[in-house]
Amino acid sequence: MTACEAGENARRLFTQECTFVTGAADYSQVPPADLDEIAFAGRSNVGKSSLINALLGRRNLARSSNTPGRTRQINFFNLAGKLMLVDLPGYGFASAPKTEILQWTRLVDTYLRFRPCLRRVCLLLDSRHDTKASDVEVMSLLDEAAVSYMIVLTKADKVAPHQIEERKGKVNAAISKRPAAFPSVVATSAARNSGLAELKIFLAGTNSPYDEE
Ligand SMILES: Nc1nc2c(ncn2[C@@H]2O[C@H](COP(=O)(O)OP(=O)(O)O)[C@@H](O)[C@H]2O)c(=O)[nH]1
Ligand SMILES: [Mg+2]
Repeated sequence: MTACEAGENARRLFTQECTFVTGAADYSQVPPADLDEIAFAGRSNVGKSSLINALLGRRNLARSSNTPGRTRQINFFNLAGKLMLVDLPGYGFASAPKTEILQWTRLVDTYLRFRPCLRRVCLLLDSRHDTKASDVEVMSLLDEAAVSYMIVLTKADKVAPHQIEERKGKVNAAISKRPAAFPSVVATSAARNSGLAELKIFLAGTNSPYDEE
């Protein structure tokens, strides 16, 4: 397949019908592992739900910002019976009670560590902020669990292009020795729909050195 065909296949995949399947507040509620899954992880407010909507060209399939409830569970979206997109609860949500934070953190950890059909993770980092300790913890968990992940910078529209390049350089240096990290970083903006084509190719699995399926 040529690079052009791979891009076209990936683009087409994301134009297909996508439906909300279920929300799991507990690991016992996750649906059967029938489809390959791609999960979106990152701190609260980093732009996970917005990015999922942007990839699908939808406005509010994954509820963005503060819809109570929905953001505290793992939300599953079936893309044309081919792929499950998974919106994870955000970690590092400071204004919630400690016991609740612990509960979501455990849920996310368990999911990332043990979900058999999890193929790829997009780990979202805000273009404007430095990588936080909680982000590094997730990277270490994914390296240990050998789950392929890509670092995705979000809200690229909020910073100047040279700052994006600087941030990419720093992140690239930080992930160079991480075994499960995809060796390139993509900058995206859900507001401007930028960086999405490259991300779709990774998610469609056609461009990954780890792709042995
Ligand atoms: N300017 C800008 N704002 C964004 C972008 N993506 C998300 N946001 C905003 O950031 C906030 C959090 O986004 P959301 O998708 O709910 O984050 P989540 O908690 O990670 O799911 C919302 O107010 C979004 O409108 C982006 O690419 N550019
Ligand atoms: Mg969200």
